[in-house]
Amino acid sequence: MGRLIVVSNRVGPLKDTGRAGGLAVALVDALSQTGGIWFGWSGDVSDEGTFSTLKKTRARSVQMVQLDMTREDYDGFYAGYANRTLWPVLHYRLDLADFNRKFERTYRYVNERFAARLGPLIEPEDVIWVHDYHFLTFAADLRGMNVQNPMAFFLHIPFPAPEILAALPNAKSICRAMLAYDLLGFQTHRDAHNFKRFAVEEAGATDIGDNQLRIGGRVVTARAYPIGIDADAFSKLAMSPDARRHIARLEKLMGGRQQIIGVDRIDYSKGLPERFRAYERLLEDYPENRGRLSLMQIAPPSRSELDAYIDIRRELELLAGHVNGRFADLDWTPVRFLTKSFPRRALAGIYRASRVGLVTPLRDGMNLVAKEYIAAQRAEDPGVLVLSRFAGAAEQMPEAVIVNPHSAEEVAAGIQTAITMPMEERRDRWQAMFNRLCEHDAIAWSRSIMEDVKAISR
Ligand code: ADQ
Repeated sequence: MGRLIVVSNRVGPLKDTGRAGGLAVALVDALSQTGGIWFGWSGDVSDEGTFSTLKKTRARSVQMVQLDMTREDYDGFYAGYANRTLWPVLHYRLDLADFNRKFERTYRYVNERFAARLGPLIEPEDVIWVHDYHFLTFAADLRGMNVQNPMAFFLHIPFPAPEILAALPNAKSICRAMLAYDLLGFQTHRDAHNFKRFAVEEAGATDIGDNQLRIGGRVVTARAYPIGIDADAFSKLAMSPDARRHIARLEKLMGGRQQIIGVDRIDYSKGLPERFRAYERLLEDYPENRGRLSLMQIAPPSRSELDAYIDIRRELELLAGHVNGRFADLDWTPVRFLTKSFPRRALAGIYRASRVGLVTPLRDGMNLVAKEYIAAQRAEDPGVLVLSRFAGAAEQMPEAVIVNPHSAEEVAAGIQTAITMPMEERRDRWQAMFNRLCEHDAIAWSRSIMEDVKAISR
């Protein structure tokens, strides 16, 4: 195999800056195996846009190559089609989707432009690995330029049931464009199954078994590759001096109370208002918990230029205020709502100091917080994960307390189960999940995709 070319909307970091997650670590690992290029948007908006001079940075055998977008590209491609159309539809939220024709046009145009700029950098032996919903049509553009190299794609977010996707205008044509990849990776078996169903029922592909589809004389592989985290490194982070400092601060603050932790970008897919209501229900239905535990929700804002994201932040502030107003006492704050981001070391310590990890998205491709929470626990006295059945992680973590995030009663009962769980049961459940996390970590994930795409290139 020649070099690897990774394509994703945001590029890097190539070096660990304390904020790089498992994904960046896995991609840098994959890139450094063969050397290669990490290609994507610079994060800058300029008048030249995709015609701007390429920005290049090199660290050993890996080069980052980035280009700008114009304001119009950004609005239509990123803030528009990617985040106002595809993100809600792929998370089953047709009610929030904005089907604006101009968004789709700009999305296709930006994909074409990125392909046109990458084209000249591709060498005959290179393998190309493209990430996420920003680049569904990218391979089709490269094929249109007669690029024959093997191309893999990984979707980090859910692929919805065909009954939902059918509402997206031109969904068939988007799906056909996706079939220009040789290998399509999804987070779960359900997502891969949904894709295959749509490709067969709507886009003219034939399911030939063994995770393969036939389309126009070509064979395309579509299967699940659940993403992992850097489990071993993360569990060590949770024991670092920095993490210990955070644990000590929290323990002092809690004064023997138990902490429930939630960590999510502010996003309607994460089920945050539902989570706050479920916590209120816990204090109503199990009054013995009043004064004895508290919820810390860490939620840095994201995509704050989108109305849906501003609305949800306001709603959360109101809900946190409401629960605190209703239940707080002189020496007890039931909910702490922090909208800042933390370095990974600090986060690892915060997870470790928390008796319950509360991960209740309404839909989530995988959810890495669920995995990080488990990796950060003490083997001798581990906390309990309460996990939404609609997070991709639930397929791989059946030992968590699995709940339906739409039901406040069920989530409240799940938290109650978690805080009253006997030590031995906590240890057994934790050990099973931790072993699996170490075996299927981020590097194993990227290597298995690379192996499969290499097999195609032979
Ligand atoms: P996200 O939607 O961003 O990812 P998630 O998988 O939970 O969701 O990853 C979030 C990451 O950000 C975690 O590593 C977490 O530690 C970090 N993070 C969150 N809040 C933070 C804070 N306040 N401070 C510091 N770090 C914070 C998308 C998909 C997911 C999929 C991933 C990876 O939506 O379903 O799991 O990609 O494929």
